[in-house]
Amino acid sequence: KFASAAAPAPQPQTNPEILYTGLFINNEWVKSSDGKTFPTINPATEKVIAEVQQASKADVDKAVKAAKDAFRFGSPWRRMDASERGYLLNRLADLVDRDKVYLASLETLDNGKPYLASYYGDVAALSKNLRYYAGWADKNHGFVLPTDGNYFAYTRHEPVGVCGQIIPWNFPLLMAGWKLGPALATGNTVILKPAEQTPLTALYLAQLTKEAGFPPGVVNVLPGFGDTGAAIVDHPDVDKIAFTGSTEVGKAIQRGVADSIKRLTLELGGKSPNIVFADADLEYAVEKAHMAVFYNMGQCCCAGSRTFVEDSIYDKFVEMSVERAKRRVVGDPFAAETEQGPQVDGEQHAQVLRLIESGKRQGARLVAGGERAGHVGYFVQPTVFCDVRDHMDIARREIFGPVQQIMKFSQIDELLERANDTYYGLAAALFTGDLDKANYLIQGLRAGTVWVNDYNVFGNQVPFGGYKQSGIGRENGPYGIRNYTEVKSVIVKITEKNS
Ligand code: TXE
Repeated sequence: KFASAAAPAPQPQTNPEILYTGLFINNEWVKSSDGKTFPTINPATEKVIAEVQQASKADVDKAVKAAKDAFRFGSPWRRMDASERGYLLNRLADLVDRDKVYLASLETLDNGKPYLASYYGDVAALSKNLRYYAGWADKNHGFVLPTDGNYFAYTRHEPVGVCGQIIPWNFPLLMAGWKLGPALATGNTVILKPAEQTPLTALYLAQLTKEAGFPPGVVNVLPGFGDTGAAIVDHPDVDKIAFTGSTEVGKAIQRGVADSIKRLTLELGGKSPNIVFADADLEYAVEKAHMAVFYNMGQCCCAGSRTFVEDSIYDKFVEMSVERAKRRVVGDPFAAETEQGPQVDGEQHAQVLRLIESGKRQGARLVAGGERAGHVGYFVQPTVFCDVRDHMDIARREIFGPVQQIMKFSQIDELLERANDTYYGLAAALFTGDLDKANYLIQGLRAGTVWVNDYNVFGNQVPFGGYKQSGIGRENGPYGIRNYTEVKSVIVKITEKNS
């Protein structure tokens, strides 16, 4: 996947220095008010990397106060030119580029993803994403409206205010960027809570926002667990919550904001269908279907975790997928040849193994892997099940691991019904050369993204988000900007209107 990148990646720092482990409030590094810390673990070795300060409710209060003050009417941030906000975001992207080897190394250490994926994937995408939003800063404008009567009417696009942003561990840096970019471009202030498994890169990014020149209180980063997240959600002075994580916590957050009617966007789980027709280029489709589910150790919300294959090519497809999975290189995430590192933590590891066991028990045919890999680190063998039935847990529940489910189909309408028979609706893909089949399914699939003849293709310009229980709202593109904007209608009486 990364072989086509222009220049070879520089060597990683296999032992990157841990510079920031505190709470970042008002552009200062502080300790937790109750003295609590938690360890962040290297999932490849199960060893503690560092102790990180754990934000308490009192710390959330402090950060929200800083963010509210930075947002007060007349503050430097509120009075800043929109173009200047764009400049600061571009400057932040420059600093990310400057430190890309360090950032990619730190991401690999804390998360376990292969270094080349961190370097060419996450960090490169973060920089581009920040620049995309930098461009929006002075282009998010309202309209003059030809209203009836002697009035001059226009809309102002104003920032929502203090935004609580809670992110997961599968793409720690990139998710921080997807959240910060649109919020800062549009003039909001932010309390960002990274996931407890992977706080380190978001903390380093916080320091870069200070270096870039964002005023104190505009960006605050609070490491902690779910209770820290819940304190942000419950805080009366937080105007908007953006959450990426499990559907279960997403539902709790939706209940949590019901009383205050905070603005809410959710990007949750998925069980995305990936459909391969007999007329597809078989070798290509096998490789794409493999990457659709195995990329990032299967820890992608849009993973193609239900592979539907047309009956006439089913046996061959299974055989080739097994061969590909067996070739997958699992090991040290800092090694250049490694395709698959460990799962992020012991809990996720155990959950993936439990679901694999359920697949065996419920009668799916295990044709590759099926066990943990090695004795140290949270590694899982690349696993393939075929003859998977729609009712099985491995076909219904998000596994979030390197486990492929292959199912057979023969008729397109029945296929469409099965593909849509899920509470989720994040993504879907199909592989075919037949335009009619493709167009039919593009319209019928209930998912926020449909890929045709490819998988896992993202663009900062293209919205991403879910139907049904996969979420509310869209990130990226102009839609992502709307989440962070309140629209104010202004109607001014004038003496006489002329056309
Ligand atoms: O998620 P959580 P977990 C899915 C995936 C995975 C499962 C569980 O299936 O196996 O979720 O992962 C914070 N109020 N995804 O347990 O708990 C938490 O501290 C406010 C899909 O890690 O949802 C972290 O910062 N915040 C997903 C963030 O929520 C709370 C990516 C996500 O953690 C909270 C990750 C609360 N009550 C997991 N409880 C995707 N959509 O990409 C926890 N948090």
